[in-house]
Amino acid sequence: MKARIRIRMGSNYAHYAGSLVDGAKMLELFGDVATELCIRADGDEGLFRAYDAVEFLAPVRAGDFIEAEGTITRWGKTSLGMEFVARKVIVPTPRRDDSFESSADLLAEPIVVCRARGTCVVPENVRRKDVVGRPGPCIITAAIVGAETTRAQNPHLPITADELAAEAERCAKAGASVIHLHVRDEDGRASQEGKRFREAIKKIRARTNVIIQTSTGGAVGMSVAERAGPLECTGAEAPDMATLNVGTINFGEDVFMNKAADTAEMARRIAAHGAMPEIELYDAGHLDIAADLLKQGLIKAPLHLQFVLGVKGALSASEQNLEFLIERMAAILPSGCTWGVAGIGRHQLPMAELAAMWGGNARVGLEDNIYVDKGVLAEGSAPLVARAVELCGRHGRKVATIEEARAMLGLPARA
Ligand code: KMH
Ligand code: ZN
Repeated sequence: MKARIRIRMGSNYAHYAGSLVDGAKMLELFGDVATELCIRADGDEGLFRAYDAVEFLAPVRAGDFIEAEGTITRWGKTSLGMEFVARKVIVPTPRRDDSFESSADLLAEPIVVCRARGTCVVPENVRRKDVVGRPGPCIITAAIVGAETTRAQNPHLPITADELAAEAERCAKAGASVIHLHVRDEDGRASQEGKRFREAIKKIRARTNVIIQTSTGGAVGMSVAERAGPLECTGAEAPDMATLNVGTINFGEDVFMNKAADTAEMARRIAAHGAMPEIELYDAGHLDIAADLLKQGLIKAPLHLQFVLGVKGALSASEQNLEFLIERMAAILPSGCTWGVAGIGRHQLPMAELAAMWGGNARVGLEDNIYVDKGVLAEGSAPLVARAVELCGRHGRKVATIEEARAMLGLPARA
């Protein structure tokens, strides 16, 4: 959660020689930003308890425009950990010639003038129960195999139904509530065959009641009919969820095709099956496609979205891009939609950390990333789930149990 204000430093704020504004003014701005964050989170102005760190990094002068931004980075029971940054975005640039004394410039690259960390408190007795600013538990999805990762890249990749089931159980024990499932044939190649999914789901369900989300993305080059294979699984082997890929992207040297008619057809097949769709988005325009699918009645609100960021050829995995997507989601989709993020490669854990801080859900696992640390292969997806759990803890975010995730996603409980 973020809040931001932008304000001009009037000449009345200049306190020191050279029209310098004193640093306390930055803290006053952070105080207002913190107040907005408390109001957003708990419906109360709250109290600023302490600054842990304050750094003044560049001078602020009368006439500068300062943008102050704050983010909630830790969700305590009554305390809220926050980080602040103030940037100079416009500076006066008077010329010697009197006729230009009012000239000013927008800075192409804003200058950071102050950073701080602090803690605010909203006492229990004034917290408003009708304000839903605090995020619920984080749903961690483990994408345990995918279609592209190979054993040559990571020898811990599960391939057979037994291996997939054992890995699903390990991930669930580590804190995952959803398994994003692909299957492979006996040569380890991507497959969308219904019978292979049935076997894997049966074996997973014998070990854990984790939510099973089957892929309908499959591998590049597969037809809609082929990709819909897992939707042949019904009864005790029916998947709880199925992915719905809504837009075409470059995918490394390939193209991952999702033509409008094919997406509509897959949406119909998922609805007929009864699985809950998770909308997979790889680029900003995919949000508009999701809005259009809603309008056509092909999918129903509230949507559960997965931003897959960092695929080569689609939107990169950056803080700025994720922030934009969340804001755009709130602007064009009905309220109540939930989001998760899957960062590709080295972006996986940083994106999971942003999800933990910003109230989203996180996807990790060997489908998207094979390393647990730089140059260190992950021994399966469970260690990556464990890292995501750690990141949630660091930011005071509870991890959803399987039962909580089922309730949050509107899925029926399973014994
Ligand atoms: N294998 C990718 C081309 C999904 O599972 O829905 C597509 C994919 C998406 O993995
Ligand atoms: Zn997938």
